[in-house]
Amino acid sequence: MNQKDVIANGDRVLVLGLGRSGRSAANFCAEQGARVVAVDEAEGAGELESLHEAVEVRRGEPFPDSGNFDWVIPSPGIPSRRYGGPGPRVLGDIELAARTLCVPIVAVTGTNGKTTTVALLEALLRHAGLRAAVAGNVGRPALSLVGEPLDVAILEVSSFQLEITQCFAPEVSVVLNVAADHLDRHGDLEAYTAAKRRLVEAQTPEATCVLNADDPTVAAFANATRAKVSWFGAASRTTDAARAAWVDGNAVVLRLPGGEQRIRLDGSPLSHRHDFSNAAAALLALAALEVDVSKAAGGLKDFVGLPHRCRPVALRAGVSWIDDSKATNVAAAEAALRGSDRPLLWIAGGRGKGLDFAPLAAAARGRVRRALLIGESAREIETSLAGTCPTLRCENLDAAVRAAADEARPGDAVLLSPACASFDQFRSYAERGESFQRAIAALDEGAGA
Ligand code: UMA
Repeated sequence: MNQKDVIANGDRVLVLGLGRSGRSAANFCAEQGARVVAVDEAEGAGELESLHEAVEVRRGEPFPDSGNFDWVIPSPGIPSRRYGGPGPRVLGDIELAARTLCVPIVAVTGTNGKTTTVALLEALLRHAGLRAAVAGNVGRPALSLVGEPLDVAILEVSSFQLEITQCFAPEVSVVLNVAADHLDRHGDLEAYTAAKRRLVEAQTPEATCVLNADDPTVAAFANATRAKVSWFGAASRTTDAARAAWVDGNAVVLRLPGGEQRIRLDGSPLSHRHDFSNAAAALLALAALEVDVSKAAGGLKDFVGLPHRCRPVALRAGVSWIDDSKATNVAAAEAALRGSDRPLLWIAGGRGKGLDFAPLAAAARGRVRRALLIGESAREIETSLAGTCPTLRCENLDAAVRAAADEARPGDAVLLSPACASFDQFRSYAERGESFQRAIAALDEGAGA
């Protein structure tokens, strides 16, 4: 299906939501000559000055009957039950962009590591001399790539976006991992996994699908795709897969039809094991695009890591302070705990996402000297950690930082890795991470006063 089969001049289009995704979809459809009605239930939603003048805006109103429109374009944050579920006339902005862009698409999904992986792909592709840009769940809407001079489009795609795709078939897909997340939206792990699986289901036999051999849920996606599978992860080493990549010490070993090559990661800012694994997946995606991997890998040393993802942000009196505010689910916090080689004062808690906190106990055992718990889920996490490590419930993040500073000894690390969303106390994980860093700076001011 190409663009001509999608939005046509005169089509009646209903855009739901006037956030970043909705505004870009409304503008795109209006530019195609469609008659666009864009509705947002919030009174003051959206920055309307950026909207095409032909878009009819309705704010603070309930969603109208979608039966009166040729197409419905919901924003990712709107659950599908709000507009009658996925269907042939329901299109997401990701699919609309994919049907319009005329360059190969690499689409990355997974519960954790998506943003690091797409950023890595962009840096490496650019280092290899290709014009590449990232959009999608990262914050920049996918449709904003249309018209940009590009050789490769890189899309980060979430389960919310995948849930409604019909025939989204990227040239290269990457599935990093699947662990419980967003169950409040999807209902259960099965439905969340099914949404993620949609990334590979419509791919053609010419396409490539890069899958995590160490994650049984992801590995099973191989049975759901017609694409050629490249495997990453320790388990891929012992298979006869023609295209595989695994981490060996501080390097990724890449097995391609031409032979094996070793790509060193120690000159790059990637420091955690899960980032090494993301790099293995990214390198396989580059190989699938027939990019010169050795040349692209030169870009690893210039790669700037992303904020709030296991980032060391301060070193005070021999204590390392690590901001992993982006760990908004249990699996992400578990990976951060397991990846640490120092005794930890661990700050966790926030708004739970309906996830089971029990796996945190095994990851904390022997690593966490004390857990400092904040936010709505503090009590529930405390119950899950019973008998594993001492805990302290703190009034807020500032109090947790002060308590950690009091207890930390040289050689320890203080890790903010909440395992929860931030919305009970902050507007975003980024604001939470910044507050953490301000609270650390305030310790020094307090000491100097
Ligand atoms: N709205 C309604 N009714 C509803 C729900 C929302 O009218 O029932 C309206 C809101 O009032 C608001 C608009 O819809 O004005 C917001 O839509 P949205 O939540 O989809 O937000 P966008 O700004 O369009 O951002 C979306 C993605 N948001 C979500 O998936 C929740 C962004 O991912 C994405 O970057 C952006 O499109 C561009 O593609 C964010 C996200 O939180 C980062 N993603 C989740 C995650 O990473 O965990 C999946």
